[in-house]
Amino acid sequence: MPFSACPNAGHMPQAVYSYPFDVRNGTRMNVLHSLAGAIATAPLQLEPPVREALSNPLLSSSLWVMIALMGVALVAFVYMGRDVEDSRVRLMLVATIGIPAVSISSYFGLASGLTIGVFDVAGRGDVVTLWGRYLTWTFSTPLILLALGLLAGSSPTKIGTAIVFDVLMCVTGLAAVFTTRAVWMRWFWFLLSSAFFVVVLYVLLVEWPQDAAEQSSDVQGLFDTLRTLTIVLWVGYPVVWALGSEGLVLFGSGVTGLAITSWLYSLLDVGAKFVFAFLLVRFLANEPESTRSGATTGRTTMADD
Ligand code: RET
Repeated sequence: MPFSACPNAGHMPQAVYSYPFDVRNGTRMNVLHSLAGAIATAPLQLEPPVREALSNPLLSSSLWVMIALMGVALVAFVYMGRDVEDSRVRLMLVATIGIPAVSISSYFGLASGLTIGVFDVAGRGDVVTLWGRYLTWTFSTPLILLALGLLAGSSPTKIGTAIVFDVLMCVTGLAAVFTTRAVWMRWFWFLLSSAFFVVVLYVLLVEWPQDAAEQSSDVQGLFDTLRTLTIVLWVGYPVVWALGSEGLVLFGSGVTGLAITSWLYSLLDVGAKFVFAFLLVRFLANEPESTRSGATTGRTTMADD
């Protein structure tokens, strides 16, 4: 039944809270009433602080500019990689093209207000949080690591380790911004997330360079560039978290502080996603011999771990 046609529509929320399991009118009717009541009480409109944040030009431009950039990147990367045939090169390409694809969804979730919330943090008051960023990193960062690990010719175990700890890092980072009970608890999540990040950094700094050293010189050169880019920029994310609107609030507690934090993340994203993916797709588009399935130079198997 459409919600407007429901005779008791105006009283739905009350019905849900007072007698949700009432069997007087039959179970099926009550399930429908409960469902409609739940929908009626769901926040279908953006909360005023979220609306205020999104109407700030500095903040909204930090999102829409990225939607445009990632849209262009997605089309360009698909075009650049259209002729690639080798399955291994294709896997790297698909992982890389997935980066702007996830990013568009991430930024549109934020720009539409779907993944922005207001959290009443004890000791701090209302905090507007662009939590969708932290959620979607769970999908985009494993793609970056998969592409980089494959380029290094690393083993499934090492790539899997990096990705597992990376996902743990992202999920605990999300937990940090969802935590409202005490500020110190947010920082505890931050530390936990940072500990997982150290494992990812270890793989990037120690394990993969050893694997990449056995690859051809062109692969080694690109790997070094991408690895340095990744390490330097990825370290920037926790720094922005710590200084920005989720942490020490150094840029101010108003919408401008939120917008500065958002722009800093967006600028890091330009390097960590756009530049990273562009360099990799440009290299892979020519299907260099050293990256194809048959080329085994130094490429380890499970048994070599
Ligand atoms: C958080 C806060 C908690 C501590 C740490 C963090 C690290 C985040 C990183 C994010 C990288 C994101 C990228 C996204 C691309 O789509 C969650 C900020 C360590 C490293 C590269």
